[in-house]
Amino acid sequence: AYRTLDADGIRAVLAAQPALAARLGGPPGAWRVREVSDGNLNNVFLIGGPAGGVCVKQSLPHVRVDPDWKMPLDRTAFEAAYLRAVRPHVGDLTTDILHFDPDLFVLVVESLDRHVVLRHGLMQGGDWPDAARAVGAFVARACFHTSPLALPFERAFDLLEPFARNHTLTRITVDLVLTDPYRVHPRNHWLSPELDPIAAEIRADPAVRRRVGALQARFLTCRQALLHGDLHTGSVMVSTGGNQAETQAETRIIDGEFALPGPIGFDCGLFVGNLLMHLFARGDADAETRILRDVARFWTTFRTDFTTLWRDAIAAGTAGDAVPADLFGHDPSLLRQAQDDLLRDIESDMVGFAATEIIRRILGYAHVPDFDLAPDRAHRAHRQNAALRLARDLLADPDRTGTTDALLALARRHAQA
Ligand code: SR1
Ligand code: MG
Repeated sequence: AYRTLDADGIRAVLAAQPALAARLGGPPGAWRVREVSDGNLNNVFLIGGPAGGVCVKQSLPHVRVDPDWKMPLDRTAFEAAYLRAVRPHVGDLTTDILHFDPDLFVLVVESLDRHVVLRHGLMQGGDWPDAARAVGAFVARACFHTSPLALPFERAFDLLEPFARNHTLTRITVDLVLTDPYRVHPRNHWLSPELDPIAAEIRADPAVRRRVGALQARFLTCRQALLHGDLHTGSVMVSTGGNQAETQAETRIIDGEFALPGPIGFDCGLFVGNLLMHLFARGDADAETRILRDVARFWTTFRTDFTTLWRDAIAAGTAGDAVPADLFGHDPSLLRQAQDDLLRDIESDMVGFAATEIIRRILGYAHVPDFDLAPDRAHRAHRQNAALRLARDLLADPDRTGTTDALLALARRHAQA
């Protein structure tokens, strides 16, 4: 039966699993249990024993940060299923799943105690030059291998179908990310009245509304692959390992509870949107250089890895039904055109979803802490205003802004305004 676990409850659950108890070592009484809950939804604990550590995540029957907002428990089951689906393809770019308890909705994964959350690391002034590349590689592999580009459509549909039932968290995304910020709603809130004009402008602009409508439709009707679904900089862990610039620094993508079938550009856009918010939150030339470098690295890596996986699958005769080898495989220039067409759609989706992510994280329910870096309220409002203007421009003119190059140029201009 479900109950919310405290430290002793967690020790008992772990002690009942011989493999986990052996991993921790020593008697359960010697295990240190530390709560590290940071996200909006779940309880998270790190448990350390004489031999090693594990991480325990438990769903609550409500939103963690709002006990009045009741919620079913199944989100850790979706996260476990997501890990099982993508881990064979992404390896150590995510965590190993060690145990899932379907009654307690407890998920046990490797402990990442040498790592920090990328968002927090960036806020402390760290630089992980390879992290954006790693996230690009992760999205390329996780999405390619769960799509009908890599699989016969029957297998792809069977794989995706259970995630189409991730109704609770998909509803959160539909409402909080793609709808609320464009209407007057009690869940919306923002820092100060200085943002009232831009908030009203975004709500009223017909070009913005048209583009957001198109993105909502993409999100719900374009089931290209299995998405992570919440790929912000808080869902990425980077190793500290002493020297942050070491080439061996590890990047792990965590928190796949929002997994759903959807357009690949959604995962890309959430990551890029959160990188861009960090740039605006800092507002200095050094951050501009590093963050725009990371956006470019993310996209270049994603694009290169995705097209390589696709081309290699065709060459090996293992490609799925969405790339009929007879149609493209024997004509390299046709294949290149087909790849360019799909990648253009993903890139344009990425830019659009990055913009909606910026808007919802400043005007919607769930904000990001990056803007707390500003020295005072006036600076914070100024920087948020600039980020919102970028997002508005990206949404209002998708034909001119739907590429990474255009996004980088526009972000530079708005950041310097
Ligand atoms: C009520 S949940 C709010 C947000 O937190 C999660 O991390 C997702 O980003 C969601 O939109
Ligand atoms: Mg999360």
